[in-house]
Amino acid sequence: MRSILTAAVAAALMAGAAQAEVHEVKMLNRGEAGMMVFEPAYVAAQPGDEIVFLPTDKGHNAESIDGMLPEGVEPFKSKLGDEFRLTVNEEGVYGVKCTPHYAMGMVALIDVGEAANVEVAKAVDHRGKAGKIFDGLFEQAAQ
Ligand SMILES: [Cu+2]
Repeated sequence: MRSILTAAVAAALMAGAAQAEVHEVKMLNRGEAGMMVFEPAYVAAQPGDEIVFLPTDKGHNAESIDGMLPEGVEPFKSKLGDEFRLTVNEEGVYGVKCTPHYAMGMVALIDVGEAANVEVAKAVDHRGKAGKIFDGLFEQAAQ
């Protein structure tokens, strides 16, 4: 009995691991959407997936935005120019900014599973161009 259970648990774990995806987000001085962008800026993910922020161009980072994280998720802030890996275990939207280019609209939205915190996250005020960029990203999240 015990070995059957162990095998079932192992199979379930392996199935879970196989389903977890890695999503790459480039940090760019110039992308398809303009200057100073995350590309893609909108990522649809599932719990357990990993988001990898790539320092394709230097001088960027990924920092969580106050009020734009699912409950229980610790705020994060990566070092400028470093690769940053974020495992998204909690369902909800994760708002991300590049610290030096936030007002230029360098923001991203990670949309994980059923996003219960969308309305709270939408209500956050932003600097400069970031608010307009987020309007577009939330439109993608609603589709
Ligand atoms: Cu930047």
